[in-house]
Amino acid sequence: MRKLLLMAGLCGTLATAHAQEIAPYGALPSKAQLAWQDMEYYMFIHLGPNTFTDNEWGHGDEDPKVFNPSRLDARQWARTAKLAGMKAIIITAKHHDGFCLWPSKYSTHTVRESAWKNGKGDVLKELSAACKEYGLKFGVYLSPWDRNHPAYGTPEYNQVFSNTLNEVLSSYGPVFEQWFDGANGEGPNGKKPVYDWDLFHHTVYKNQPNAVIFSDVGPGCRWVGNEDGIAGTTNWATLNVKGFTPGKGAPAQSVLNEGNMNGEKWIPAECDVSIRPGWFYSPSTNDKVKSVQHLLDIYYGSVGRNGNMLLNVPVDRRGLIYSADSIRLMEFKRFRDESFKTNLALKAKVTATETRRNNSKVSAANLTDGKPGTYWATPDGVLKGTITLTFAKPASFNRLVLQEYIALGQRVKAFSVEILENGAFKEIATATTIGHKRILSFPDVTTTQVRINIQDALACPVISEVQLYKAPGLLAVPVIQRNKQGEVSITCSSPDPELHYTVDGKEPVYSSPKYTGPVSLPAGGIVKAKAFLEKGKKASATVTAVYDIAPAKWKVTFTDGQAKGADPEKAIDGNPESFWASVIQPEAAKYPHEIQVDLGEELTLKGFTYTPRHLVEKSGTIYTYAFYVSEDGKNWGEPVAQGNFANIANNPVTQSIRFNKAAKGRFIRLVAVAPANEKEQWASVAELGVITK
Ligand code: FUL
Ligand code: CA
Repeated sequence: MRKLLLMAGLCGTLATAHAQEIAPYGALPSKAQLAWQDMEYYMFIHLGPNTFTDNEWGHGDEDPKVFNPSRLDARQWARTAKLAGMKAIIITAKHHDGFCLWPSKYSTHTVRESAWKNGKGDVLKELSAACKEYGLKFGVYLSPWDRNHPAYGTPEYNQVFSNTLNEVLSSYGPVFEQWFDGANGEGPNGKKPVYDWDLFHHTVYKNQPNAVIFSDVGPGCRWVGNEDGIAGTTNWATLNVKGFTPGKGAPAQSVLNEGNMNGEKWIPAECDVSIRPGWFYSPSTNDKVKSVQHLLDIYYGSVGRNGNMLLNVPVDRRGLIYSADSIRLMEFKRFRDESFKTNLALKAKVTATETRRNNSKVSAANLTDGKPGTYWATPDGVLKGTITLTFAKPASFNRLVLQEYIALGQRVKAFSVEILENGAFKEIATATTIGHKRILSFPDVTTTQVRINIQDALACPVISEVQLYKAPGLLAVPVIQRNKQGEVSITCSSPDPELHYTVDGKEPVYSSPKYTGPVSLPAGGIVKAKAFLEKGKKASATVTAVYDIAPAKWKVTFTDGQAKGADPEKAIDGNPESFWASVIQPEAAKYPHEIQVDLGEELTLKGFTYTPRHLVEKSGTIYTYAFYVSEDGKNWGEPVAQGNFANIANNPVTQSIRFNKAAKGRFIRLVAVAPANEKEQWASVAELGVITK
């Protein structure tokens, strides 16, 4: 202890010759990481052969000629990102299919071999120039997993990948972030290598000393543990990394989601998420662009919880950002601007208890000066303190923004918020960590005094900003559901909206049919709905649901088991929240598993859909499948489709699989061949559907 005090004293003396200097605590951010945390929100772009083949994970054997955007314009992407308020763009320079968006010397599967610009194009060159023009930073995703490169799986591959990295990182100017995917699957030769991460990191830093390296475990920033873009309500920027590697060797997803208190290294969370259900463009998701409400939830769950938000906007087959996505980005920007326009804390008088003395840098007034570089702090060893904001006239607000001065480490463990109401203080919120930024949302309150009680911290709290805002309300997007019988219902969580809908694919307007009760749609179709207020003056975003034939006449004829409460009929009840799971005794469970269904009539099937259990919890997700169609439910013949549900482990959304050729029959059978998570040897199905259209 004495030694520590001596050291802290010494550091203080060296820095400003002042006894009350604040000693840094724990793992600290580098300069590059500090700048990175300030970026908060930036764009991800997935583009490649998958864009043209409607795949999430290409196999690497695609004809490179399929990559042929008709009017690729990287300036349009950069302009969109800039107008959306984003600070950078990270692009999939090389995804798992190995296809390089630049003419790499180390591959024969690149834009050079594609039809685009007669093989003379270079997406990285165009994008890096566009980013420069629009004042955006530029980053690259390079997947070590390469399903095309013949050397993959051999010891030579690490050097090939390092050369590839070196080529990219030395050719296109500054790169702020290097994104490494953790996936390590098989190559074209069926083999998996052991990645040489030290070599890869060395290659990055040699070329780009200021780059922040992303992977499951950093070293620059870490995966948040899901592809929903949501960090834990507790989120430490510090992580224990000893003994861990990216991919299968990474810490549990729950640990990545929250970080480790007192973790060894500063490795903050980056929350990656796509604006659509998948990472790559597909015409089938043009009407599934996330709503402003959903994007706001992600913003509060990422930037508002000490993480950065990396929002994927897939470029379409023309090589442009599709209109629905860019319109949504602008709506989201407008709503954020509106929400954080007026910082009401600027009008308040700020006082604090326990303020550190004899340090001219520390002052309660710094909390509301709008400068993240100035702060308030308590004395050494004092782990609590109360900040009070007093208004001359009552103020109304519903958002609180707090920031720690993280250059000295992340410290706060618990805090509460109180307001003065009828002469007494009333608690309106409690929370744990702050870090770079914490945003709390609560219902509107009106008061003359707010108290923020820092209740516990790892070392004396050092807080740089307190802000209060009144965000406008947002008309909730309606929810469309269809039951087993094929009756469609439309609901909305906002009070008293008028709901209007269409079933002809047209955009609903105020004069479209008004929703008064369930609409029968057993044969399927497109339902679009919108909520209105004030006789149509205010409108929500449109929500679209596309249905095939309803499972009204269907019955499950066979499964190889059933978990308690997971009745097989729940796989065909139209409700994605209920599910069938195959297991009775988890110890005895082992793949494969299966479910057979009688459709009640003969149908011509063009494909099937599988919705994994994902809403409350994901568990029993199927990865490898075989699907059969039969006339009599006894003779199944060969599977009409088989393969893997790409990326389903991390992004468990509905999978639509089209058959190579239509199949006639009355019975269907899904065989779960291998699980997404080897520890879960049971299969679950939230919904099974057919494609007849
Ligand atoms: C994952 C990949 O497997 C997905 O395809 C996507 O690129 C996502 C951002 O990372 O690990
Ligand atoms: Ca169900």
